[in-house]
Amino acid sequence: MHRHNKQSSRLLILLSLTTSHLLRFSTLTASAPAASPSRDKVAMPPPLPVLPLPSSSQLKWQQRELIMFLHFGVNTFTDSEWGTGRESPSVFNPVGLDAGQWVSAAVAAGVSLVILTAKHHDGFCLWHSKYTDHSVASSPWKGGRGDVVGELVGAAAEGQSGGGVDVGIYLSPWDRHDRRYGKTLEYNEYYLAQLQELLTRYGSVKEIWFDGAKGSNAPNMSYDFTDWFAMVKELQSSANIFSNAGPDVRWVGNENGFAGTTCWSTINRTALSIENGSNLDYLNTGDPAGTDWVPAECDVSIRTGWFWHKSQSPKNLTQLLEIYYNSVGRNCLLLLNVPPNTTGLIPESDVERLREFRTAIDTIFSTNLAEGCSVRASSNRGGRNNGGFAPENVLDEDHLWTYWAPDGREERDGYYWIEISSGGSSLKFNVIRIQEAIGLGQRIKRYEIYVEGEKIANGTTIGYKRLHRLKKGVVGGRNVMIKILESRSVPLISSFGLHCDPYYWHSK
Ligand code: FUL
Repeated sequence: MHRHNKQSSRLLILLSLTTSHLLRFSTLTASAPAASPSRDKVAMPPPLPVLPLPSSSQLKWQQRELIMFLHFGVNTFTDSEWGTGRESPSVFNPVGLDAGQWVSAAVAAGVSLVILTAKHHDGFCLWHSKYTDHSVASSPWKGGRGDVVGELVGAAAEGQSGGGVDVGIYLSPWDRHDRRYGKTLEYNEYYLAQLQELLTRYGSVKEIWFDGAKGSNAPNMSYDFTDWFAMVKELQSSANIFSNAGPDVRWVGNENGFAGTTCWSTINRTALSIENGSNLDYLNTGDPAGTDWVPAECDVSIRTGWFWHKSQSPKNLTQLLEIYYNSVGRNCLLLLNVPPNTTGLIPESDVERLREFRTAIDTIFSTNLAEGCSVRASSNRGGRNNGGFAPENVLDEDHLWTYWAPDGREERDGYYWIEISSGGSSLKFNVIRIQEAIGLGQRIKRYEIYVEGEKIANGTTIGYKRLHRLKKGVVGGRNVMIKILESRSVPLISSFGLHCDPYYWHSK
């Protein structure tokens, strides 16, 4: 009875609400003519997203484009790549170590995040860990009082004035020194304890790098990745976790710095495994049907090895630019390793190469020849004046949240198109840049680019940024058209650029 009363009074409230709303609505519609000026001011809402979407930390990560890896440890002093774990801490003595120099080199290269090997496979720790004495504490460096992680964090904080540098940590799961390795419970406890030290002592950590590398005769054991990842998110909620399988950033499947020409930020995590390096092609290209947003990071060293070796020298500018086009230019991040030497400094040759690299990138991309051109498109969401989705948006400074959107109806030509026209003079360029509004999902599956009606490039994915360096070299024309032939829902283009790469010219 009581229940019935409650229900009927709810019904009454609902009825009265509905009636008053209907009344209000009818007055509104009756007095508001269809094309009133006030109505023109009401903006068209953005189109619905296409899932999965990036998290806010992943979006910030993507915009960094270039990040730096620092491989440093006992291997630096023993001329090796994979230490045995039997190295004496006495070999570690970087008498001139200056983390400020590392940070300056990073800033000069336009890098905003540096990732340090806090512990590599040899198990030697670059910070004072309570849980082992196999660390800088047992080394002669600074009488055992030095802390490389602490020095980097301190220098990065000071480097803020130079543009801001964040810190990331690589803590190798495979540990060839510690006796607990191979005993699943004990080693996982040890590893997690070290992770907690690193994530609580040094302020904000923006990326944690986990790899599955392990020698073929290493003791058999499993890692509790689920616990480790949960601990990272608990202690550093804005950190992105990298591994062969994400969850936030995935490995690109090779160490050359090359992503696939098709490269989706989406993938199915259930098809991946952290410890098993198979599925390399899948990692390289991603998956248009993937249910997880896990963009790829391209790790490569400026030298042949990851650690510094006297006999090696840095790659030349042409090689670095090729890596840039094949990583950043294929919707990925470039994680470039620049190893400090036995003095504890990044060699001057490498610092100089980083400066050249930055100058080249700035020279190529600071001028957009499409700027000032007129832009037309096959259709426009909300009309040209009302929606905020006009084709001109592809030429503004925002490469994420202002974009061209077609109206979503069947296109007259059977495909979407957007065209840049100079009006008079011929545009001369050898690089085309296209960016999607990935905040609403990655969508474009197939497109072609035409200059005055002639096809000069085509592709299968765009994502955050796609660069086409034209095989033909410099081309000229008054109009450039992108035809979008296949897309997951309507395509959204946030930026478009025509650029001139003088280095390509010379290197060809
Ligand atoms: C791999 C390691 O085995 C290499 O030594 C290096 O650290 C590279 C970045 O990751 O998994």
